[in-house]
Amino acid sequence: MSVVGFDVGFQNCYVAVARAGGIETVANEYSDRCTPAFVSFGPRNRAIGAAAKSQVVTNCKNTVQGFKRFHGRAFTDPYVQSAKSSLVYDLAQMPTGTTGIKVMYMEEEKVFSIEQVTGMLLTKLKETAEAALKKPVADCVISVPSFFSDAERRSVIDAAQIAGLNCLRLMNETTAVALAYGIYKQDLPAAEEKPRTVVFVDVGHSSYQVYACAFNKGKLKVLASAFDPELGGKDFDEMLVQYFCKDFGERYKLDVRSKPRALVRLYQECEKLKKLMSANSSDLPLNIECFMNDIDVTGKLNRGQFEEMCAGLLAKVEGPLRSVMEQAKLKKEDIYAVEIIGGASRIPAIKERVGKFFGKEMSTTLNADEAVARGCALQCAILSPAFKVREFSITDVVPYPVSLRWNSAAEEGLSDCEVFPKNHPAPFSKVLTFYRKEPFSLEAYYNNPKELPYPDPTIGQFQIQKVVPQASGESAKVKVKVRVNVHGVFSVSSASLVEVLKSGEGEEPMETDTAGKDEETSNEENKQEKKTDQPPQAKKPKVKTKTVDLPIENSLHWQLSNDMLNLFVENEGKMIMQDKLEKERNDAKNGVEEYVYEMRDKLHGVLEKFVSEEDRDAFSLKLEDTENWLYEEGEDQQKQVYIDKLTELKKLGQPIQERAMEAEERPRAFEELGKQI
Ligand code: ATP
Ligand code: K
Ligand code: MG
Repeated sequence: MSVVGFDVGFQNCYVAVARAGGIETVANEYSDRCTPAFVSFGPRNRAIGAAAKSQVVTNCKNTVQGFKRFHGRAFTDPYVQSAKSSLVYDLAQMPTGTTGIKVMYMEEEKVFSIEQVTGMLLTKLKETAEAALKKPVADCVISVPSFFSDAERRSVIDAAQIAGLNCLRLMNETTAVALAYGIYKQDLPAAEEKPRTVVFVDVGHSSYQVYACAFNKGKLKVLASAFDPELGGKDFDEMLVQYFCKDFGERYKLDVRSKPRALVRLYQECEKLKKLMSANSSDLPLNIECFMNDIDVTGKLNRGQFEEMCAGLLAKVEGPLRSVMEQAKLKKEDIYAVEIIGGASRIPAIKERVGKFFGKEMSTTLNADEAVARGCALQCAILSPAFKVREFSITDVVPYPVSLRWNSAAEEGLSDCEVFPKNHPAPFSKVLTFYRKEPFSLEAYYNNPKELPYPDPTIGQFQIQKVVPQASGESAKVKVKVRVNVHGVFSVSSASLVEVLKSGEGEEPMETDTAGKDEETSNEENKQEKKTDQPPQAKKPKVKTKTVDLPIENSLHWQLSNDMLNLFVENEGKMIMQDKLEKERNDAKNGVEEYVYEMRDKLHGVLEKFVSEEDRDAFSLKLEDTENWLYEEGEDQQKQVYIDKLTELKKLGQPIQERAMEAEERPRAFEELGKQI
């Protein structure tokens, strides 16, 4: 099994692996530990990561970025619709109603689902991990924002499956950071002591997350979470882009937004400028050559002006900090440290505001870019039986309160009950009891739509099937287990019918609708089962019972069908193969080109003495012909054509090289001989 953690960021992805030396963030084929979350589509192949990002200007319509937040969302979702206008590539509606992207791939218009696109990105990250570990990778832990809803989480799990990954846990980004912080700390308070409270702040490209966590030796417990899913580095870029669009409009009479390519370049330059301003408060230039209509543009800005135009964004920093403190009932004195991570946390004004709120300096003991991936790899190591890691238990929280709704047996209409309140520990299972004579259905939903950064509060429907009355005709007792699993996903995980075989002294369970009472609770973390039996009657009847498992039919919000998922898995395999073939074809072509250049140089250099003038001229001519051919007819050929071409050239080159080699070997052989004598 492999131990790998993936931080799939809105902009930047990181891969961490466990090796003998410990947890390590690994570099991709460009020796970069950061892989951009970009996928680019071409006439013959895909480019993913850095290779895709480099096409963002030249192939802007088919280079996809900023798609992380489209998971589990309808195409008509206001978030998707408002993002659409700022994207250079096209979105499309999937037949199921979810969000897809529309691009030209293999010279055809194609629509890929968001699961497929993230699947492609994960394929790349998986390859990076495989190259580092020198073995196949499947088992892994993947991060998601703590504010992701069930539909978003299930969509990411599907993406992992498309990439051939077995996601052992979807881990909340901030929880991963907390684990990366806590596991190496030797001086945490003992179990019975007052825990150490640390606040984690992550300001990424798209979002802002705040967690309050309590640490004791060997464990971490999340106390509360708060977030602003609409505050991140990209919003600061947006302010700059707006400013310069207006500025260039006035000074150069350019309509930047009318030219996607120019707009993409402006975004790139504005992001660079933003980063420069973090380190420098003086006036900084922004220059773009041949920006539009052959015009070079220049502009300038300083940090003071930048902060002024971002005042509205900066004002949003405090809310989640305050919220987390209130939810966890913490006072500022209770906070041991505030750890800040995420690329945009480098913006001085953000750090300043967080610092001012807590009245203390930020700690930056964690790597601001890699902590999420490292935390995920640590969690994967903990889950792996093959790896020895310090015991560390993690209790996360439920981000939004979850309720169940059902038709009551007494036909009094709908009943409902909150099964997991906000900040309830997770993962967690509960058992609910119903008294029914026939199959019934439960509907799970988020009961506080106002705080949900997602338009639809539906989680899913769960049909409890094959429910029959007891032999006596009374309602049967049905136990239903509901849980929030390790991925933070809610489900009705099992149901069973308790058949009464023989009841004692006429005391039969009453037909009541007592659902919602927790009969048993079990925290999956420590697998403790706490029994707090509360039968509907005061006196315990002596009854013999038999439990029969009941089938459950799920209908989950925006869940991909199995058929669809299998098709996507198959298609990803085909696209990987196509990319591989295209790479081999390109390598073969490059092989011809390199040989032409190498031989041309050498024929007039080191090899000159070993070839007759006549042969040399003939070979030179052949090389020149081949070079021309490469630019014309040979530009786009099958791999075998290039291989044959190279073989043909080598027939002429090889004998010359052999003669040269022999000549070189001869004196050396004499030398050897000389030594022996
Ligand atoms: P998310 O967490 O929202 O999914 P992400 O993980 O991809 O996104 P990060 O890599 O944490 O995001 O941060 C990227 C953001 O940080 C970008 O907006 C980038 O411009 C910004 N950033 C990076 N370095 C600096 C800097 N020195 N000054 C200002 N901003 C910076
Ligand atoms: K990241
Ligand atoms: Mg991030």
